[in-house]
Amino acid sequence: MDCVFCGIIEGGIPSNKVFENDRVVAFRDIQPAAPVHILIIPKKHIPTMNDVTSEDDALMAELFAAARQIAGELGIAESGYRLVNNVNGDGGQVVYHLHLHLLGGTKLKGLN
Ligand code: IU
Repeated sequence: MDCVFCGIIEGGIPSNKVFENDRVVAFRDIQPAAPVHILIIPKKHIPTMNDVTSEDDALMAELFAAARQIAGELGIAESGYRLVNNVNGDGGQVVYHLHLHLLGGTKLKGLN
């Protein structure tokens, strides 16, 4: 499988990790769009949100739990942050391994 995020999980591709457990990894985005820009990913290779099933319910909850924990640790929980999941072409997805973008550390512009 030719997946850059699987390479990061396996360690063959270097990354700046901020969180890891048996099921979830989080690391700094190489092209940050905000002062804090973390990608939170499941170790299980799931291409997009469209591929998530009810079997992944606990895993999805873990992604959000990791986001809450990381936001707290990085000091942006109170000031605020944004969680983004891009899906397929119109959503702007580039890497086809499910990921949440955790963005913060500044006043983010509105979506519209
Ligand atoms: P997207 O939601 O698939 O568009 O986001 C992919 C993100 O992955 C994007 O912000 C890239 O900067 C980021 N990224 C990375 O952090 N490390 C990599 O090796 C690659 C992409 I390729």
